[in-house]
Amino acid sequence: MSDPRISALQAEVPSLRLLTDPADLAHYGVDWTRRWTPAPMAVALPATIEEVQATMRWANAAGVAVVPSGGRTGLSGGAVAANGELVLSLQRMNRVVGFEPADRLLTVEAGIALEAVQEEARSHGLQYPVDFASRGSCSIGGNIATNAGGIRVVRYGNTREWVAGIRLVTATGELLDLNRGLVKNSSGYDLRHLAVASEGTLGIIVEATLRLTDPPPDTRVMLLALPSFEVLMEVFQALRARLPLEAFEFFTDRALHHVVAHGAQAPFDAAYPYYVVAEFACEGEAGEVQVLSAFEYCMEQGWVEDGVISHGDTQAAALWRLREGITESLAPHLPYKNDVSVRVSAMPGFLARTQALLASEYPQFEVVWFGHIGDGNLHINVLKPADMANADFVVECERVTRLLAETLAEYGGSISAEHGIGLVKKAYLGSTRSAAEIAVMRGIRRALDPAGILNPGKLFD
Ligand code: 2HG
Ligand code: ZN
Repeated sequence: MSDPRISALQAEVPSLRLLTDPADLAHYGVDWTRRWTPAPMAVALPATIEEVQATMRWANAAGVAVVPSGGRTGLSGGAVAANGELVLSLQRMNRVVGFEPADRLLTVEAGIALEAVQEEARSHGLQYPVDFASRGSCSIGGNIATNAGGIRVVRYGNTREWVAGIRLVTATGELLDLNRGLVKNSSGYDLRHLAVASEGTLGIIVEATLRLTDPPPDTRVMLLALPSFEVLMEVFQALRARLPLEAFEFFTDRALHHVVAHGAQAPFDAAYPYYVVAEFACEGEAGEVQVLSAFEYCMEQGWVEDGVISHGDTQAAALWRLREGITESLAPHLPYKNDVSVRVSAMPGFLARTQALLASEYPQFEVVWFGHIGDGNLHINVLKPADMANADFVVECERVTRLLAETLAEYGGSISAEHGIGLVKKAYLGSTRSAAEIAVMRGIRRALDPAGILNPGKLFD
């Protein structure tokens, strides 16, 4: 503990667990981007809200930057600590605080994993419906701080929809109890929603009260092979009109190639340009009939090259693996990630423009497309050639991201659909938010964090 600030913090908050071991600093200083070299001053692991408050009071007075930290599964550098910051990890604050059946509200500490929230909801005969592949490692605080989306948004919406209350510790150590689980509360600015997607710049989310809903219905999963993106959009409209959709996801042949190379089972003998994984409620015989008739309708239109409908959980899980395993299968190729959105109606035009742009600008790179078509959200992963230095690769990708951001601005889209802006996309925030909007955001930031110690450099400078 050579840094005198660390001993000062320990003296101020004697019960606070602090880590300074280089291996710990390296572990807690990065997220899944792995682009920055971690260099935090120390890692604080508070166990109580009081410890978080005391830590923030000290940091505010000492002018020490604080990086709030959850599961660090983020893809935008939002939890990176590369400049001597204090990492404030919510990892030990991972308890269920309470469940109120009459309200269907579950209150949890921010460090709890998404999967543990889902399991807790199930144990009460209910469902917390936000879901995505990193469920086992990401934390609910991080989900809220990025308004995480995932694979069921088309049916249930983003994290924001499920947050009924937030307890937020401000930069000066104040505890704000926002909305307290109320359904109706027309009493002025809803500060709870400011904390959602704030990326740790407005306060430390220490506790959340989450809405739960009816348990999920029995479902079937369908995998379809399709010839073109135009057909994919037709299939989306047709299935949405005919079936109670729970999810509608797509990926390309390159994505399938990587996920199969990574151990998943190839679904068909031949390869096709596009694939859809759709999940829908299917209860009883009437449900079966509805599913088959929707499938036959798509076949009759000549849209479907090949297809399979799951029978049983094992097959459903195998089909989902083809979509959910993509990120992990691409990780060894150090992908540069884009996470963009436009309105669903603008998808075909935007995709055609973007495909042409990337084909002309990136002829030398492999580009893997997948994502949440039902939400107008595309993930475009550009893979680093093995013989190229990462820094050169990033420079080249950033050049094209500028062009992509221009196209997005024309379509009224967003440079970050669900991963957040963080460090990765902050140079492009202006493609999605007007200068006046960003000025308001800065003003809000100053009001809540006058000394600018909360996750500085993330979202905007
Ligand atoms: C997903 O939808 C995640 O699988 C990750 O948002 C996307 O790896 C990505 O680019
Ligand atoms: Zn996604």
